[in-house]
Amino acid sequence: MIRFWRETVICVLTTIVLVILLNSYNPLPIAEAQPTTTPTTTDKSLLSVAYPNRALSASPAQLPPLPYAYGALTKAIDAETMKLHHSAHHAAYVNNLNDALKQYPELQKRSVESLLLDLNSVPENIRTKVRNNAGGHLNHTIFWQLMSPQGGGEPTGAIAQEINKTFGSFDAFKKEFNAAGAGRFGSGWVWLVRNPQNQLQIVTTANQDNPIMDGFYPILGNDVWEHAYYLKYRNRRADYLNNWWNVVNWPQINRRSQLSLQ
Ligand code: MN3
Repeated sequence: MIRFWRETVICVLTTIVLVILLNSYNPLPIAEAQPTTTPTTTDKSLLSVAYPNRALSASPAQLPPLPYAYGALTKAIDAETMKLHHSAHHAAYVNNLNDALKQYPELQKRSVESLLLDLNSVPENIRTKVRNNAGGHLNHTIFWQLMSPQGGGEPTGAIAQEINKTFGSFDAFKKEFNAAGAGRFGSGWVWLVRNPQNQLQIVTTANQDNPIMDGFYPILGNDVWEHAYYLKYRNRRADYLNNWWNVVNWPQINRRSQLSLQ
C-alpha cells in the first residue's frame, strides 16, 4: 500500500514537472528572410560605362556615328587617321563581335559591359574573340565621346579640383598620364579611372581590355595603339599623347566622373 502511494506521488510529480517544462518551451523564432534590397550599381550586370544612361548593346553591335567630322580634331589627330580608326578599325571590332556571337542568341541579349565583366560565362571557343572585340567596341565608343572640336585647355568643374587634389596639379597629372601611356608596351590604353575606394587613379590596359575588367570605372582614356597615331606621328607616341590634350572634352569627363560616383 505504501509502495502504491509512493509510486502515485512520483507519477503525479513527474507529470506536473513535464507539463511545466512543455509549457515553458518556447521554440526559437525562425529567422525571417531579409527584405529584398533595391538593386544598385553594385549589381555588376547592370553596369553601364558606354553611355550615361544605357549600356552597349550586342544585339547586334552597331558602329556609333562619330559625334563630329573626321577632320574636326586636327588640333591632335588628322582626318585620315580618324577615318581609318572609326570606319575600319572600330567597324572591324563591331563586325567581329557580331560574328563571334552569331551562334549564341542568349549572349547577344547581354550588354557588351556584362560580357566583359563575366568572360567565364562565355564559351571558351569564342572567349578570346569576345574579349578583344567587345573590348574594342566598348573602348572606342567611349573614346570618341571623350574628344570634341571645342575641347582642350584646362580641366573645368569638379574634376579639375579632384585632379589637383589627387595629383597636385593638372600638369603633374598630365605628366603621369602621358608617362603611363608611353610606358604601355605594345598595344593598349591609358586611363584615368575611379577605383573601388572612390579615388582617381591612372592605369593602363593591354590590347582592348577595359578597366571595368579590373573593377575600375573608366572616366577618361587614350588609345595608344599605333593605328591611333602612326600616320601623323610615326613612332613618336609621346608627341601624340602630349597633343591629345588639345581635344579632350572636359564637360564629358565631368559627366563621367559624376557617374563613376553613383
Ligand atoms: Mn583604336
